[in-house]
Amino acid sequence: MTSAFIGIGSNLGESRRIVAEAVASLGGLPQSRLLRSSAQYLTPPWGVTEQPPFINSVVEIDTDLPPAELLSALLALEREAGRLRDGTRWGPRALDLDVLLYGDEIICDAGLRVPHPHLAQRAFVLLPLAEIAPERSVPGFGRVTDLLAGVDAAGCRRLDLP
Ligand code: PH2
Ligand code: MG
Ligand code: MG
Repeated sequence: MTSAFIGIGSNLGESRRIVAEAVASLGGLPQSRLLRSSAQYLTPPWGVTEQPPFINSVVEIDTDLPPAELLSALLALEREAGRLRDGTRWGPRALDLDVLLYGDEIICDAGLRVPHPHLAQRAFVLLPLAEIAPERSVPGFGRVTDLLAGVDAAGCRRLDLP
């Protein structure tokens, strides 16, 4: 089994419910089991700032799915949650599921780059990731807590359980 970290984001619809359901769905993926999940965080939009704030979370799963199969399972869950892809980069979405880490692998394929290319710049990823795996090292980037120290997480708020 390989330990993989998945980033979850939503800023359209009932985001808190969508993210909670996504965590459950990730635990139900074939050949996989849920290891840990972070709290939900309310985070300011990064990249394209004229859009609603996001709910973000990170989970760790153990999986026997190869990276490409994991990715297609994630895309299927996004579609089930009502995500429409219109080609807009960084725009609002009902559900976004990103492979952040897949073991210690570095993957550079057309449809999949792991570690996630913007991971080290994003407080909305590093904050929930540091909650569940502070000592984890991100291949090519360094330790999660060190990366978190290098970003501005002031606008992000950890939410209590609903
Ligand atoms: N996802 C993006 C672009 N910007 N900002 C926040 N706060 N959270 C996200 O999940 C997010 C984002 C593209 O995937
Ligand atoms: Mg994303
Ligand atoms: Mg994505």
